[in-house]
Amino acid sequence: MSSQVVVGTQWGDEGKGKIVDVLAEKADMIVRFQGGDNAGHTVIVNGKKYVLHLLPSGILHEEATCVIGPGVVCNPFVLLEEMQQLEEGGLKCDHIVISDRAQMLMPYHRYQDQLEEEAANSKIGTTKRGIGPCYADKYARRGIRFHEFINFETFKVRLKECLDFKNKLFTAVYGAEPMDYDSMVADFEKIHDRIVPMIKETTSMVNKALDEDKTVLFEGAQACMLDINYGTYPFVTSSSPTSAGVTTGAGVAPSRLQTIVGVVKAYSTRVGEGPFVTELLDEQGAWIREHGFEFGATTGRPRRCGWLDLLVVKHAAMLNGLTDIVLTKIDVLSGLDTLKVCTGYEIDGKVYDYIPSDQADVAKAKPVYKEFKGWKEDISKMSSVDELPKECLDYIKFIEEFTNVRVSMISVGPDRVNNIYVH
Ligand code: 2SA
Ligand code: GDP
Ligand code: MG
Repeated sequence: MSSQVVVGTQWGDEGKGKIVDVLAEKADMIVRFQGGDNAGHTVIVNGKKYVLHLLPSGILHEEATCVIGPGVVCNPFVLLEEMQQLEEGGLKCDHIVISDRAQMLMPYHRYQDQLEEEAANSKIGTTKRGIGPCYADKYARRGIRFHEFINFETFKVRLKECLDFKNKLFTAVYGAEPMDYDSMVADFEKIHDRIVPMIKETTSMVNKALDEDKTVLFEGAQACMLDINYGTYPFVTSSSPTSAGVTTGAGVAPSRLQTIVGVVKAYSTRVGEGPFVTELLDEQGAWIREHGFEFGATTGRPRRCGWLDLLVVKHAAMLNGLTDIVLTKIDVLSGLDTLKVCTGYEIDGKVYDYIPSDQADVAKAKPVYKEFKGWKEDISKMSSVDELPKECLDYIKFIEEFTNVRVSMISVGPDRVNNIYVH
C-alpha cells in the first residue's frame, strides 16, 4: 500500500496543482476529497497551461483513475465543461469517476452564494461558486447526492422540493427573483446521459486500490488557514482541507495515510477577506504580486501578498501531521536584498507562538520577524541543491528547523520539470 496526501499549508495557491501533477506520475489513482470548483489548480506542461477546478490535477496522466470523492461538492455542469476543454485539447477524460455519495452543487447554490455575499455586511470574499450554501445544505441533511441523480424521475421530485424551499428564501429574505424549475429540469436532462456512467461507489474502490498495493494520491484544495475548524473563521471555506479531511472526505481510515506532504509557498498570499498578519500593503507586496503572478486562478482576483508566516506553517504541520514539505515559488524571491519570515505574533504586548482562535486578536497582531539576507542569482534553471546560493539554503534550513519538518522537494518554476529533489 502506498498513500500520499498533498495539502496546502497557508491560504491556498501554494502550487498544489503543479506538485500533484508531478507526484501523479507514479500514482494509480488520484482522489479529490473536499471543496469544489472554488479550487484553481494550475499545471504547466511543455509551456501549455491547464487550470483545473473540479478535476484532480493528476488528470493529465491518462493511466491513473481520477476520483471525485464523497466529501466534494461537485457542480456537474462545470465538470463537463472542464472535461470538454481538455478533450478539445486532445486529452482523454474517460478515467474520471464521481462518488455516488458526493453532493451535487446545484444552480441555486451559486445563486445563494452571490445573494449572500452581496447582502452581507461583513463579506467573506468567496469565489461565488456556491460552496458554502452546498455544504450548509449537506449538513442540514437536505442536499442531493449523486446516487439520487441516476433515476431522473426521482431526481425531479427531489429538485422540486429543494427548489421550492430555496425560492422562498430568495424571494422572502433577499427580495430576489425565484429560479425556474422547468428550465432547470431541462438543463439537467441534457447532461444526464454523460454524468450517470461516471457515478460509482468510490469508497470501496479507493480502499481496494490500497489493499492491492496501488499508489493512491489524495489531492487537497484550498489550505489549512481556510479550514472550517482551524482556519481564520469565519473567513474560511466550508470544508476540511487537511489530512483529517481525507478520512471523512474519501472514506479512508487515518491509519492508512502514509506520506503527508504540505505545500509551502516561500512567501504568503491570500484571496478574499480576513486577517493576514504579514500582509505587505506597500511596494514590496506589489513587487511580490508582480513577480509571482499572484492572481486568482478561478476568479482572476489580485491576491494579497506578504512575507512568509512560519506560525501559519507550523500550525499546518501540527494539524496535518506533515511528514514532508514541498517548498514552492522560492525562485520568485530572487533579487531581494533582505527577506523576512514571521516567527511569532505580538498581541497586546504578549508574544504568541501559536495561532489564536479569535480573529479580533489576529487582526491586531504585529508580526515578530527574523531577517534573512537575500540572493541575486536566478535559481529557476537550477536542478540540484548544491547549485543553490548559500542565502537561499539558509532560508530553507530555517523553515525546516522552525517547523521540524524536512523540505524534500523545492519547486523553482511553474513547469512540471522545474524541481530540485532533496535526498
Ligand atoms: P469559498 O468560495 O466559499 O470557498 O470562499 C471562502 C474563502 O475561501 C477562499 N478560497 C480560496 N483561496 C485561495 N484560492 C482559491 N482558489 C482560487 C485560486 C481562488 C480564486 O486558485 O486562485 O480564483 O479567486 C480559493 N477558493 C476559496 C476564498 O477566497 C474565501 O476567502
Ligand atoms: P494551487 O491552487 O495551490 O494549485 O496554486 P495555483 O495554481 O492557484 O497558483 C500557483 C501559481 O504559481 C500557478 O500560476 C503556478 O503555475 C505557479 N507556480 C507553481 N509552482 C511554482 C514555482 O515553483 N515557481 C513559480 N515561479 N511559479 C510556480
Ligand atoms: Mg489555486
